Amino acid sequence: MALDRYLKGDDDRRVLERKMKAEGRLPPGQALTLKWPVLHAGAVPEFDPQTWDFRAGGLVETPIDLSWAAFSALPRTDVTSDFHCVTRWSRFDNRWSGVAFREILARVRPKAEARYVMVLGHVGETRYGYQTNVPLADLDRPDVLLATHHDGVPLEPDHGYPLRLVVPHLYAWKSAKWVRGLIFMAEDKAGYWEKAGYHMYGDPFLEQRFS
Ligand SMILES: Nc1nc2c(c(=O)[nH]1)N[C@H]1C(S)=C(S)[C@@H](COP(=O)(O)O)O[C@H]1N2
Ligand SMILES: [Mo]
Repeated sequence: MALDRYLKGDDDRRVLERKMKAEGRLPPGQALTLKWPVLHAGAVPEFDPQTWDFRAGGLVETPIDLSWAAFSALPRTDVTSDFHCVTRWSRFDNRWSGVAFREILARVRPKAEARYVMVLGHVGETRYGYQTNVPLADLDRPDVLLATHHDGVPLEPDHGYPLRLVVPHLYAWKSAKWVRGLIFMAEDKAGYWEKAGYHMYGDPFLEQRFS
């Protein structure tokens, strides 16, 4: 019966939530979700593999502009990680696959002055309409991924197809969907939600929700 399933589902959810809390994996003020909510500004963009590109520039030795074919030829890796949205849901053990952020760093070679990155993604058809700032050190980690797949299948359009950033240790607004570029910067600068009052860093375990 539908109602039984619903109750059983909620029971599973609570059991898992207690487990994650006991293991120190549930940040304060968060609830575990077994579903995967969708959250973004604007419409879901169209993907055209002929015109799509991924650019990285600013304070780097070698700016890049990769076509979809070139991006797809980069070495791939898998990462299992947790995902914490500032609207108070957390989704655990997501199996992402894609290109390690460090593959990009190895190609662009950030200059010594580069300390922050503005990550650029779509708002609707505007390819750099979404921006979010992350310290370079927080992207230079083995679990930071430019993901094409989740739990073994290509990302749904709603979740960022064809490519999204995943920064597991910061609130999920830093994990830009439909990502198209990076600007390496010397100073920190507020992005889309940060300008609206979201925290410049966004550590979920410190509840850095708003500035
Ligand atoms: N391009 C873009 N990426 C974005 C957003 C957005 O509005 N635009 N929202 C962020 C927020 S607030 C969250 S919680 C996550 C949600 O990812 P999901 O919809 O796959 O759960 O995407 C992030 N990435
Ligand atoms: Mo979010």
